[in-house]
Amino acid sequence: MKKLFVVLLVLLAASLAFGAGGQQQSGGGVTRGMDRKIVMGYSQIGAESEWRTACTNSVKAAAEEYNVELIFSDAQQKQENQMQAIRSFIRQKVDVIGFTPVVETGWDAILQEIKDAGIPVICVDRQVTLAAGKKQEDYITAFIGSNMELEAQKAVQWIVNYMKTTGNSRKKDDGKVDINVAILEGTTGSGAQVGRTAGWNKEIAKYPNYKTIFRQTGNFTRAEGQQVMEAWMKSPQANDIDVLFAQNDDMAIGAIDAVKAAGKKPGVDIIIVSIDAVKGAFDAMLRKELNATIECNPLLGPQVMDTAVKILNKQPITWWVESKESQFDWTNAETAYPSRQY
Ligand code: GZL
Repeated sequence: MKKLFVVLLVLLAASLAFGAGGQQQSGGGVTRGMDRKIVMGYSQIGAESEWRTACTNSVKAAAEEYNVELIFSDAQQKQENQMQAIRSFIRQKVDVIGFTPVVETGWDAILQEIKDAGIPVICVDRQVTLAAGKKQEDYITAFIGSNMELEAQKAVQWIVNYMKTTGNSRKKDDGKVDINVAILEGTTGSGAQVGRTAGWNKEIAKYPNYKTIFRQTGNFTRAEGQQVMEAWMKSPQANDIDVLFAQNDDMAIGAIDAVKAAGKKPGVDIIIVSIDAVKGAFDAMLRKELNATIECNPLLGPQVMDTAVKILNKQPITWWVESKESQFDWTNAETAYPSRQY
């Protein structure tokens, strides 16, 4: 009897230590929805904007919440750093890889390496473009992120409506007068820049009196948005700019400082619209310096972890669940601000 009791005790201790999945538990119980603790390798772009920080915080908080062991890597905006991190995840035989591609192209080889290693990969926030004939779905297990084209189309519609009904300090849009636009683009070649540029170009083509007189990347950062706008404010066409469209709030906020330094009133002399809807944008809208921002949801962490669990449990998933997003301007910013989470 005593021997049987000792044997049972040893078996119980072993099952607790190694879990039903047979894998060494790395302490701290099991992942929500799993019979063991899973390991996720995550390659994040960097920390270029308020949006990116909010996205990182969401992924880390959700990993805690789900009890996922997260190996997190910040690539400082460099694709080669992302490649190194991902190869390290493969060597560590993680259960699942999450990554936000800094640019759309150049991922074919490493996605093949991940596929050969049999590791599912979740693309988060920005998409990839593979060589002709290759389908994303054959290499990326799931995509979690926004419809970037739609965000820019919403921005066009907001601008056209505002210029028709209110206008800036110099003109209204009567359908005939030229409306001159300056565009601050995001990181060249990134899914967000490619998508938002495509969405803008598709929608603005409906309004032939809208002329793009400046277009340059500000790399999604406040500093570069300010530098580029400063240069435009010193150019001969400075007084021709009616509207500034910035592909993220951080560049718009930097540009606003440049507009003010040039002695002009942002939000009045130059109508300014951007994308993300981060807290800094709400502050600028309450100061009546930013006219509107189109929401781009960075709080993707829970969806990432839930999708990872479903994939590892071989449950059905929808390859891309589009984020549902709103938009804010002087009519609703004050009311919405208190409940904003990023
Ligand atoms: C959009 C995301 C963009 C944000 C920027 O999904 O990739 O990158 O709009 C961020 O703020 O830097």
